[in-house]
Amino acid sequence: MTEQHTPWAEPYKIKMVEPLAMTTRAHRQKALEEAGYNTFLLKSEDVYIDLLTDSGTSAMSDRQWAGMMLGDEAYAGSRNFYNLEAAIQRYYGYKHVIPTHQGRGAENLISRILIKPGDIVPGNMYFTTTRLHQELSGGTFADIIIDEAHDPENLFPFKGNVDLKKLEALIEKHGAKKIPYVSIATTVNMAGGQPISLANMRALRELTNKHGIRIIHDMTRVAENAYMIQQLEPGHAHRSTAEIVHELCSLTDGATMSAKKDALVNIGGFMATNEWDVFEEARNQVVIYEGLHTYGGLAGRDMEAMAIGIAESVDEDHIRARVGQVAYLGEKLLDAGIPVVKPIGTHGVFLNAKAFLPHIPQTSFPAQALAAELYLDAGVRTMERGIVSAGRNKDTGENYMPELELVRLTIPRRVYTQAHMDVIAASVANVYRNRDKVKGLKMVYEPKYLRFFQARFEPLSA
Ligand code: PM9
Repeated sequence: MTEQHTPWAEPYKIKMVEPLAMTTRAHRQKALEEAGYNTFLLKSEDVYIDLLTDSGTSAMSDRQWAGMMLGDEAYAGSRNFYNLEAAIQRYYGYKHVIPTHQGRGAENLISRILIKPGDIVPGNMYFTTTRLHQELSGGTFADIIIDEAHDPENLFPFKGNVDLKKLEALIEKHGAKKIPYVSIATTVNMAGGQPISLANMRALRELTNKHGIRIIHDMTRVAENAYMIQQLEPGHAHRSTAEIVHELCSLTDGATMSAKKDALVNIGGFMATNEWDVFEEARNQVVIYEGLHTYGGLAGRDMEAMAIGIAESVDEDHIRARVGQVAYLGEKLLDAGIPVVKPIGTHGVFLNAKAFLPHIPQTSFPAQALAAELYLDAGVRTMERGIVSAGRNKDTGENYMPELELVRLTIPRRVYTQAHMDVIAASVANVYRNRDKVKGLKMVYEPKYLRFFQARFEPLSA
C-alpha cells in the first residue's frame, strides 16, 4: 500500500496506448448535428476525451488480459464460471450466482422473479434501467433517499442514505406484503455518485428485518462506496475496503451487478442471491433471456476477466487513485467557481446545469444543451443526467421534472491521465465563461424506452 502522506498516484504504469482523435470545432459541429445533439449518438472516433460513462470503458490489467487467454469456452460448466462464482462468494459473500451479459440483464431477472403487478419498490433514488425493469414487471418505484440528495449544494457526506421515516411511511400505507424488496444502490449514480453510510445500511437492515422485507443491492460501485465509508465514516478508518464491501453485501439478501464499472471489465454482470428459491427461479429464467446459468450471455474469457477484476477493484492503492482522480478534477472545477454537485462523487464530477445555465428552463433541456456545448468546445463527451434521463411518469405520461439537472463527467478507470483532467477543466471553464451564449434545445424524436439513449434534438433559435 502507498504511504498515506504522499499524494495519490496511479498504481500502475502504461504498456499499451490507444491514440486519441483530435478534431476541429467545424468537424465537431457537423458531428453533433448528425448526432441530433445527443452525445450517445456521436461516433467514438469523433470524440477526444470520452467521459460519457465509466461503464465498460475501463482499462483491463495485464492479469485480466492474461485471464482472457484462459477462457474455457465450453457451452456448459466452464471453469471460468466457477472462478467467477468463487470470487463473488469470497469478496461479496453471496451464496448463489447467475452471470448475465451486463447489469440490466440481472435487473430483468430479479424484477421478473420478485415483483408482482401493483407492488411498490422503494429505493435510494431511481436509476434509469433499474426503474424501467421494475415498471415492466408491474411495480412502482418510490424514492426514499434523504432530502439532502436532491440538493446539489448540500455537503452531507452520505447523500446516498435512506430516509427510514419515508420507508416506514410506505410500509404503513401499502403494507409490507406489497414491498417485495428495498432497492439499494452503492453508490447512488443519479445523485452524483454519492455513498450510503454503513450505519444507515445497518439501520435499514434492522427495519426491513422487522417487516420481513428483502434488500436487493445494486452493487455496481460498491468498492467506491466502501472506500468512502473508510475515509469518512467515523469508526471505519482502520478497516480495509474489502472488509467494508463484504459487510455492505452481508446486510442485503441479493444483488444485481454491472461488472462494467467497479469490477473493471468491458462487458459482464451477474445476479446473486442468498435464497435458494430465488436462485432456482433465476436459473430457470436466465435460459430464456441470457443463456445457460453457467455463462449467462458471457464468454468464458469474460467471466475470467471479471473474477480477476473483482479482486483488483478492492485493492487499496487502486481505489485510492480511482477516487483521487475524480476528486482532483472536482477540486479543479470547484476552484474555478463552476457549479458542481457537492461533495464530489466517486465515479464522476456532475455539473449543476440549472446553476450553470440559469437562462434555460428545464423544459428546454439545459443539461442536454450543456453536454452538447462541452463536446463542441474541445471534443469532451459527457452525459445528460436530468429531465431527459428521468423520462416520463408511467401512469400519467408527464415528464418527470427532477430537482437535479446534471451533466456527468464520468471518469473511466485507469484510462486517462492528470493532464487529461487539466484539459477537461480548462474546457469546462471556457464554456462557463461563455455560458450566456448557450441556447436550449427542443426534442424532435423521443423513443419509448430510456429516451436519453436515442432521443434527437434541435437547437432553439432564442
Ligand atoms: N450505468 C452509466 O453510465 C450505463 C449506461 S446508462 C444506463 O452510469 C447502476 C447504478 C448503473 C448502471 C449502468 C446499471 C445498469 C445499473 N445500476 O449498463 O446494464 O450505473 O451494465 O448496468 C451506466 P448495465
